Amino acid sequence: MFKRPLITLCFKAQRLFSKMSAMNGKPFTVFVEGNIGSGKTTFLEHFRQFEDITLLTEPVEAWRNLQGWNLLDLMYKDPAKWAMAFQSYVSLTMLDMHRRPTPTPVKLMERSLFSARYCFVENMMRSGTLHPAEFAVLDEWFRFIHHQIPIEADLIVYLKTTPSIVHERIKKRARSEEQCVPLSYIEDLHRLHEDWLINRTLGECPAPVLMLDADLDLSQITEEYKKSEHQILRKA
Ligand code: DCM
Ligand code: MG
Repeated sequence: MFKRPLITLCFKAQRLFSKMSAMNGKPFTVFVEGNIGSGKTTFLEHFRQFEDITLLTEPVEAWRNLQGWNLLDLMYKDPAKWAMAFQSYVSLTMLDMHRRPTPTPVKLMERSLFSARYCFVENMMRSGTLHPAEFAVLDEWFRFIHHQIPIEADLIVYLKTTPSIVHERIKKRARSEEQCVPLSYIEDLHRLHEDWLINRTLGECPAPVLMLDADLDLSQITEEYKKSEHQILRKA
């Protein structure tokens, strides 16, 4: 009576074991990067249909509730005062995601310590939101973590968007903290993503980049997402 499920389970375990050992126990790690509102979470959701993938969404809920404090809200309401505290907590929570044990051969992560440093912290430094001394502390933390702890990626999926399009999406999704975000902030972040991932004039790009057109609306975006399945699931 229990024979078939047990056999199925054994086959699954065997397949998983052979996939894991083929990569020396390390999962194939993908960072999903892109501007605010570029559809990173939706992209991760697309991969929920496949087995043997660990999906790690950005820990936004932790940023909204740190021992009762909404750091994301404090940061947007008074960036000069809160950007430093916010970005240092982002670093801690992202480091936790990078280090989380992954029991599957593929790991998909929404953003990374790299985009926190090269896009968000960089932008806050350039705009003067972060004092140069605050920036120096965050930069030293990033360098220390990067050199002491291996943070590896095999692929970066870059969801490329047009700033005006994502700005409209942000207004529509109405995450209360983000309603004050001006188009110019999105444009600055866009340029930094481009310089980091495409022009390669900023920081270090830790893996090959697969760029997808994330301007497309929901009815067409699934087809675009499918273009990455081959590389992520590494089908023969
Ligand atoms: N965010 C930030 N700094 C980071 C990472 C994220 O300020 N290092 C902000 C941008 C968004 C929110 O957190 O307001 C995450 O949303 P999304 O996933 O849509 O980009
Ligand atoms: Mg998201």
